[in-house]
Amino acid sequence: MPTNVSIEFALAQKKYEQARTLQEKLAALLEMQKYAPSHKGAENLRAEISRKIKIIREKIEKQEEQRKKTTAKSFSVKKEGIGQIVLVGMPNSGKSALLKALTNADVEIASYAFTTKEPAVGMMDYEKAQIQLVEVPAIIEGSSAGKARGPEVLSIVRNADAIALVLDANNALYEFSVLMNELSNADIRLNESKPKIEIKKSEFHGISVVGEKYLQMPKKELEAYLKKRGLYNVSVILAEPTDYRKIDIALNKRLVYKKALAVLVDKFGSATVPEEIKKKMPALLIRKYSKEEIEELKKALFNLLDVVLVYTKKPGQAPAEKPLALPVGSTIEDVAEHLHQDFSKKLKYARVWGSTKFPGQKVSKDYVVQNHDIVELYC
Ligand SMILES: Nc1nc2c(ncn2[C@@H]2O[C@H](COP(=O)(O)OP(=O)(O)OP(=O)(O)O)[C@@H](O)[C@H]2O)c(=O)[nH]1
Ligand SMILES: [Mg+2]
Repeated sequence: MPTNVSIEFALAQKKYEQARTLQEKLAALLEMQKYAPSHKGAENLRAEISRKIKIIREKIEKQEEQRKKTTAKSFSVKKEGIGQIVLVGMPNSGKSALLKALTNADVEIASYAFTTKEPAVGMMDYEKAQIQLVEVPAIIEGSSAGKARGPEVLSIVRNADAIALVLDANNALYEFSVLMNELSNADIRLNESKPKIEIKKSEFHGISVVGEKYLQMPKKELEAYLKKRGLYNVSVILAEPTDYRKIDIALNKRLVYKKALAVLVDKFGSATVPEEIKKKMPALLIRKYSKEEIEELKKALFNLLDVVLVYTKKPGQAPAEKPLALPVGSTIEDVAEHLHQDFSKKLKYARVWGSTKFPGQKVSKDYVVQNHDIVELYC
């Protein structure tokens, strides 16, 4: 090494030597490149740094490709109906019994662990709409680290529209904490909202921050933090108070967020729902699978999907028997689009029964429909 290097260069070189990940190495090398001596005698040094940068960039690309390949190989269950809810639980918690009580699925219910070895699927009728329920093989401590076909099971969970945690009510808190921990390790978060933070690569040089007032650290520190991770040209857009924990969350592209509820299966009829669970998600206690319990359960499962059921009708005819399911917040125009694209182009107005002040009230295209509305479209 030439002796006449700057302090900055020496520091960058130290960072390079201590770097553990490829990203950290790249960041350090880029810094070394920036502070490398510019005189002729350091030509070899500069060439060496460039060569290393090239190699590391190639390695990072390969790593990225490999990651994509393994994600592509992930398992899933083909979705059907208006939404897919996955039943997740520890062995023997009562998942199959729940699936059987709510659907026509033919599954084995037995008192030994891992009775269900393959995903079991059933369709649940909810007000003539079909919701798909999928029981996955049980989760245990260590599933996220590869035990009990964990990766396969967790990749189905990752792909679900919503989650029902099925817990043995007499051991609910323990099972709840194991499941939450395993899902968290697999970057699946339940009933949490995604931070309103965006960090994206930018074509411009440097780090720009929109919404700087939300930063809970000096901008310079954030810049250093991002550069340490090899992020030199990025734009950061903030819409809520932001600390380092949230920056890490925003940088973790594998995180997925799911709505969830807990079903506590009370085999002896004396359990209650622990407060710790109630704080995190809606929780229902099942004792006998009575008609009332089943109705309540179906409604709670439907609510996880964040959709409204809308019944269309033609003038002078009865409403369609089967509802359309649309995301909460959908408009009359969305209803038309769902039926036929041509329809939405020609659409003039609609009449709505249900959420309007008067039955059959005329509404415009941007009217937001509510659950159970009956809609008549006019072109
Ligand atoms: N009393 C009572 N027993 C239940 C209930 N639900 C399940 N069980 C019993 O609990 C045991 C396990 O039930 P399963 O539904 O097979 O449990 P599972 O979660 O599907 O189990 P694995 O597929 O092995 O993970 C069986 O012996 C069931 O009879 C319930 O609501 N009440
Ligand atoms: Mg089972």
